[in-house]
Amino acid sequence: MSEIKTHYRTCNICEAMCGLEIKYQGNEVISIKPDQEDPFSRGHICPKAVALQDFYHDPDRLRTPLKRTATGWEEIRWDEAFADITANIKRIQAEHGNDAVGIYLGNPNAHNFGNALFLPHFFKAVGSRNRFSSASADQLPHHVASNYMFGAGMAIPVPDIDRTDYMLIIGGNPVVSNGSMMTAAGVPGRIKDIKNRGGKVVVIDPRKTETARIASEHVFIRPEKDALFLLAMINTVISEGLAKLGHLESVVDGLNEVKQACADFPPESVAEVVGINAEKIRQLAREMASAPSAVCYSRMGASTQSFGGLCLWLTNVLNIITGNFDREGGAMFPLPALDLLQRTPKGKPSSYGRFQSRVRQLPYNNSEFPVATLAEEILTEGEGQIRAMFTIAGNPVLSAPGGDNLGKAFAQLDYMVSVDIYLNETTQHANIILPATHGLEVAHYDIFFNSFAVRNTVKFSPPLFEKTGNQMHDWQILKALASHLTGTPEDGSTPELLLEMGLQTGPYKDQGINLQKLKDNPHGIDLGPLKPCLENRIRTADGHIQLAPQIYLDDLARLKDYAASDAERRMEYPFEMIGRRLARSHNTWTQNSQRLVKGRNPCTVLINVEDAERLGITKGQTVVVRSATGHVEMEADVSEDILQGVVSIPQGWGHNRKDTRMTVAATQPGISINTLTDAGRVDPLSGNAAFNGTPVAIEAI
Ligand SMILES: Nc1nc2c(c(=O)[nH]1)N[C@H]1C(S)=C(S)[C@@H](COP(=O)(O)OP(=O)(O)OC[C@H]3O[C@@H](n4cnc5c(=O)[nH]c(N)nc54)[C@H](O)[C@@H]3O)O[C@H]1N2
Ligand SMILES: Nc1nc2c(c(=O)[nH]1)N[C@H]1C(S)=C(S)[C@@H](COP(=O)(O)OP(=O)(O)OC[C@H]3O[C@@H](n4cnc5c(=O)[nH]c(N)nc54)[C@H](O)[C@@H]3O)O[C@H]1N2
Ligand code: SF4
Ligand SMILES: [Mo]
Repeated sequence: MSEIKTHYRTCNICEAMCGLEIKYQGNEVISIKPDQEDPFSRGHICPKAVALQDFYHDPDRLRTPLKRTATGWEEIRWDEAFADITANIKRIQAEHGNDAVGIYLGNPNAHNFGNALFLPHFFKAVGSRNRFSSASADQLPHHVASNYMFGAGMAIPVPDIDRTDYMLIIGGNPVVSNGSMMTAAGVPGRIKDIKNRGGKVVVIDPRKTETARIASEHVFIRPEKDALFLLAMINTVISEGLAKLGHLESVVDGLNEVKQACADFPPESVAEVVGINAEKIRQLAREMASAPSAVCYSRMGASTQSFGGLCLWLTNVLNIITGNFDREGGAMFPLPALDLLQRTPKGKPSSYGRFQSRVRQLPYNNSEFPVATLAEEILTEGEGQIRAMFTIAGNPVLSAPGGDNLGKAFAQLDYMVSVDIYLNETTQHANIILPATHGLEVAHYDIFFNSFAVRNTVKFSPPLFEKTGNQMHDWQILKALASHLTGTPEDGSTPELLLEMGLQTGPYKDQGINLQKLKDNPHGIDLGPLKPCLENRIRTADGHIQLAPQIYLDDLARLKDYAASDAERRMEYPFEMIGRRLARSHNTWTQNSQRLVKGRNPCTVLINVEDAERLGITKGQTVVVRSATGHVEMEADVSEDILQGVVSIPQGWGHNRKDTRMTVAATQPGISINTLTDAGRVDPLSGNAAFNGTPVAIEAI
């Protein structure tokens, strides 16, 4: 028997960047525990990290390239796979143009630095404008707001959670999600610390969430009414003379336009629709404006809705006009060791809004089109139709709005390639599946999440294991695809070489931060708390913050119409559906770990006690949930923790479909929430999917 060794690395499942201490023997994981010496995560992990070993040892994980044939999946060699792909993609592009090939990127691309660094080569080789990703089912409104207000989509302000005195959380449940667009491992501890130092945490959510439970106060809000709530907050701050720009006085343009825009939204005018009384809104606004430091943090509840664009703009406005922007305890910009913003010149025209999608004229943002339009771009015949797809580390059949329809669209493509670790609901439609290595088999560095982190730290994790199957690393696959498609030989670049270049030209080069130093410090290196650094982050031509970009002002009329038509909207579908994240699953792909899925069915529809009583629904009963696009049968759970008129269903489930190869997941009863969501519902400013507030009806059977 070989000896038991210890390996330190950062968990790559979610955004929290937790440090792990992994004991292993040969190729076997013995234990996965928190790394107490990681300066960022300070001894925090969640149950999903322990399951990393399950995915690593999972017999269902793909180990060799697969080709779909008339008689089933055939194992093929890599050179055969690349030859097949090259011939078919070239054939389709020769006949129908480059844009006939679409690309969809899923969430794990952001958790794998090799993908982040080598995707641009692959994009260039495919040469198609038709790119899509899970970002438009998630955080696109954050990037759009940053683009229009600060001049760069990646200039994302994050809450200085460790020093704030007042935190207003709108539509985020970081106690379960572990923080998002706010990398902050161990959120429960950080929230308790706010309270312990005499501060206050308020959660605005249609459900009394796990975060609401440990907060100082929870306020119920009706789904998709947050933009109205935020306008009323801003109206109060301004009309009560509480607005202060502080050190930003000379760099903020547009305060007068904001004053005019919010004049139509006093708390009394929105209270009924929002579901929060006017005096409460005024009180929250006064509290936030008068706290020594404060921050408003909006997340999925605010971004994946019909007014996601307005919500994320107004969140920034609220932080700025209460004097809490780029300031300790407020909303601040991280300064990561590999800095994605560094090379973006001020005033550079961005890709935002440059094109519109073919079928529905949705905006192109962040160099891609919204995933909500992908199915119709495949299904709608005519010039510009998508006829082939690459999916890379994504499962949009379960994750995209109206996912079932996307499955139908994939099934009728001329050709499809998937780069993945499983044969699942999406990859089953591919002609060729290319198997990538597992997270423990690749080096790790958080390019994106250090850019959203609540403290500046830096860490590199070498691979733990050599790969055991006939897989390639994602970055190697991307490089090989690019080389085959363009007919040019591969260069010698590797993720580590590019990382080293980034570090050696980054903001901490003078402190000697380079790859060797990171390798010598396996727990990571602390670079200190966030510092005011606006000048260094703003990318507008004149270095000013645009408080009132025209696209947002123009969208206010739609919001007013929406508020006015509230009652009639609820006739056919009396309930508004929202999602739910579970502590023991991550999106659609971790449900093959027995350790994570054991126990009772977590995929239930949560309904308010009084609604349930009225409809004769009891806990544990099977009910039908129906929307304009589909229906599902599922188990009901009855609770006081959800607002009347709202139901909540977990996202990421629905694995019991035939022809997939995730044997544990396939035994789970969960349904896909995206059978019910409607790809037609989007935030028109960003094109982001509007999951929240999907109108549904519910009945007992
Ligand atoms: N209704 C509703 N829908 C939602 C959401 C919601 O809240 N409600 N949430 C949305 C959000 S925030 C997101 S981010 C999206 C996620 O949407 P997706 O990214 O489409 O879904 P994932 O489940 O993350 O899919 C990850 C895929 O990558 C594969 N994979 C895992 N690790 C690796 C790897 O290292 N390499 C490769 N090549 N493949 C790998 C998995 O097998 C899986 O197929 O879902 C969105 N959809
Ligand atoms: N355990 C676990 N952790 C995860 C994930 C996971 O699947 N499982 N996924 C990861 C990913 S990809 C992401 S993007 C993050 C997301 O991180 P979060 O945004 O923190 O996660 P959600 O649970 O989606 O939180 C959304 C909250 O908004 C509320 N909500 C819904 N509609 C509305 C509304 O209209 N208004 C308001 N005010 N609130 C509303 C919901 O009740 C919910 O509490 O989580 C990440 N972390
Ligand atoms: S919170 Fe996220 S990063 Fe931390 S251990 Fe869990 S899955 Fe990994
Ligand atoms: Mo996400």
